[in-house]
Amino acid sequence: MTDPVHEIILHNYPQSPVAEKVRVAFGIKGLAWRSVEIPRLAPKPMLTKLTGGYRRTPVMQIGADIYCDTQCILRTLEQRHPQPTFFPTDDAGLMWCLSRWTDGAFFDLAVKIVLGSAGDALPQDFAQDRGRLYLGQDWAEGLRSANKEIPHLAAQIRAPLSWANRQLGDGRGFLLGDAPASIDAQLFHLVWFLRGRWDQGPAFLSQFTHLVRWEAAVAALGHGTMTGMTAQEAIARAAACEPVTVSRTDPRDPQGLKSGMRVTVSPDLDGGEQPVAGEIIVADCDTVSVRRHEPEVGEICVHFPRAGYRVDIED
Ligand SMILES: N[C@@H](CCC(=O)N[C@@H](CS)C(=O)NCC(=O)O)C(=O)O
Repeated sequence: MTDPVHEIILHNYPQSPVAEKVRVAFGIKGLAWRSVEIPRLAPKPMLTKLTGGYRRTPVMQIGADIYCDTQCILRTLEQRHPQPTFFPTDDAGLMWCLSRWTDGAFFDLAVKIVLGSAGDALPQDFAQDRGRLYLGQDWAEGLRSANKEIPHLAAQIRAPLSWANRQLGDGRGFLLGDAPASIDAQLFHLVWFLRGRWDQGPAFLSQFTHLVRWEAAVAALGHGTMTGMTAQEAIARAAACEPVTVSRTDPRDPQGLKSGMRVTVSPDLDGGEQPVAGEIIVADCDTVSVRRHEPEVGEICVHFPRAGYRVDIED
């Protein structure tokens, strides 16, 4: 049995495609993990007690260390559980670059297709929440125009899916060869989302025969070994542990971030999200981590990727 201090806890909900990326990553590494089911809509008071305000899905917790965003989660899993690796070829750098696109432009297109094609069938509260999060202040107009533009959006997503299909055309099991890699999870979750939530998804995807075979191979990797946990138990776990992160900063940090500086961190997007406040404990190319104190829980370290997140220094 895993020592509770090292146990991986994922705060997620079953329908979340971004959480599916991490669940597949658990499958690649064959990891045991605990699942805390969180609400699909904000507010999420039990989650934000741990994160300090970050409300997106998923969030990973190990003791009193809280990892926000799948970029940060995958990096941490690779550090803590290096075998089998997420990078079975010598292309880790290139794969991280590519993942900025799967998580960025590709994800945005998939969201517009799924939300836009649902039109008036989307429950109002869900449309408002996700519209504001993904499409900005003018989200209602954004949803209307996505609804009218589905053929154009489908053409945009068809090109990269055809490239992935071609990559798999030599009969290889996974995108980089015979061994699954993080890029498989990073592409798979988008295909899973399009298949499951876009009414035209299954028909659209059927043109990519190699991709369809690959989808079955990725699904067969499974999700590792999951057991449930309540949000109360997860909070009690954080309260019983101390953060294990050791401070490190970089003399060439472009923002001059140093240990102990008070900052706020938030996604570098117009999603109307609450910034997370704390004191810098880690600031390097890949990661920004802040230490914060939460009544009832104590000291918590909250980690974010540096790429895609904005750090503001408090006066
Ligand atoms: N860049 C983030 C994106 C996370 C994201 O947008 N997740 C969606 C769920 S699929 C979300 O948070 N939706 C709103 C919510 O769950 O409250 C990551 O890689 O973790």
